[in-house]
Amino acid sequence: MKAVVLAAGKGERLKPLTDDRPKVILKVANRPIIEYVMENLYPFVDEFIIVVRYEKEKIIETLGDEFGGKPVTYVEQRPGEGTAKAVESAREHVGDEEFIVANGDIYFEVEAIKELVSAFRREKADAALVLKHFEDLSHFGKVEVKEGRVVGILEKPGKVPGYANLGIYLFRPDVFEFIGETPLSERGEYEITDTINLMIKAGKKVAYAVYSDYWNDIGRPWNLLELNEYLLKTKLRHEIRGTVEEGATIIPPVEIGEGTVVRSGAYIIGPVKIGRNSRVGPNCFIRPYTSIGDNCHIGNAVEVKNSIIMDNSNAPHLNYVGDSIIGENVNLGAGTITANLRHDRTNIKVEIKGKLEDSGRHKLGAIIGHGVKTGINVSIYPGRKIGSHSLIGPGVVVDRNVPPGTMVLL
Ligand code: TTP
Repeated sequence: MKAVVLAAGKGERLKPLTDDRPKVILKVANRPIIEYVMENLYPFVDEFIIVVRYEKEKIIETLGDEFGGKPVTYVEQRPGEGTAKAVESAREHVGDEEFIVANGDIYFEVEAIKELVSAFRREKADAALVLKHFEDLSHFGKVEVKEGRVVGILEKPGKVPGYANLGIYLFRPDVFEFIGETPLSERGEYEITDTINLMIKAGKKVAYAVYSDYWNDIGRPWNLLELNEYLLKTKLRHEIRGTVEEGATIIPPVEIGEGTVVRSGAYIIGPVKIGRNSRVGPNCFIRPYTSIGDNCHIGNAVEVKNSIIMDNSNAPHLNYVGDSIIGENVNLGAGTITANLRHDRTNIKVEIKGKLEDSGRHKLGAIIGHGVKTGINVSIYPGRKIGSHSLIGPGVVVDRNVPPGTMVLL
């Protein structure tokens, strides 16, 4: 059986982290998101077909042509938007067998696929999907089920409890006939959920599996912090492959990659993951749920907490990075500080596609795009985004979002 992984989306809601790259290659706990999807599909499939479009070369460069010894093929999404178009693009590659489809930007455990395959086979179904029960479906489509079958998918049901569609499916090749008939949705996309509704109307048997373990749909920046916390809490093993100088304190579990040096006076409370060839300390404080990538520098008098710092980035002197996401190749000037809490203790709101959204978090720091440089003594308000490749001059207070490629001076 083959797996089709959908990775052609633009990831608009995840800007500035997707300013110059697709979201599926963003690293959480130092690994590209799409690799977690592929790892959990791995036991059930013999080939991966990745549907790409936006910044496709970066996905190809990241994954290469095999994953754990199984071939990886890339297909470009055909013109048109939406998940149905994305699935259709794999038509010539899936052959005449059933195949699994998964969004490339979600996190699930392997049980989801195990249950999906067994529901499909047990019910001798034409298609199957994975569902999860939520008390509030305002962000999801509601999947109606009856007597062991899916009987319809309703978009925008409002604040009601019920089953949500997790973005993991099993189809037979006859799905392509229904994709061809799928109309454009209200939001101007060809949606695979509309295709499934057409299949149900035509009398096809759509089975489902109910999944109750951890799942994350990585749409907005704070979803990356949630996933990072989950992965470090549940998967991290204490393993020191680098060098730890005498006088550094390490409270497990902490993973430190090859070539990384932790210098005297560093105080690290796990769970923390640090990649390869990074320099940490002397005299810094790294608190739980922090991931630091490869070739990073966390220097003297720096505190990092509950944050993601991607590869080749530096917080070298007198920085505080709390509940923040720092892209690749970022340099924070001495004294650059992220604020992560409002005085009125209300939830931090973040502008997503031009609208303010409640992150649901009391604590959320900065979201800093790739290649950003800040000068000395820059202060960044909670939930503010700095576009990739921007330069923030010394002493600037970043109280609003900064578009990509902008120079901001006092
Ligand atoms: P979405 O998260 O709905 O879309 P997106 O990734 O473009 O993000 P945003 O809405 O923030 O712009 O996509 C769900 C999955 O489907 C995701 O894995 C990307 C994939 N996808 C495609 O492959 N092609 C498409 O045309 C669309 C819309 C999504």
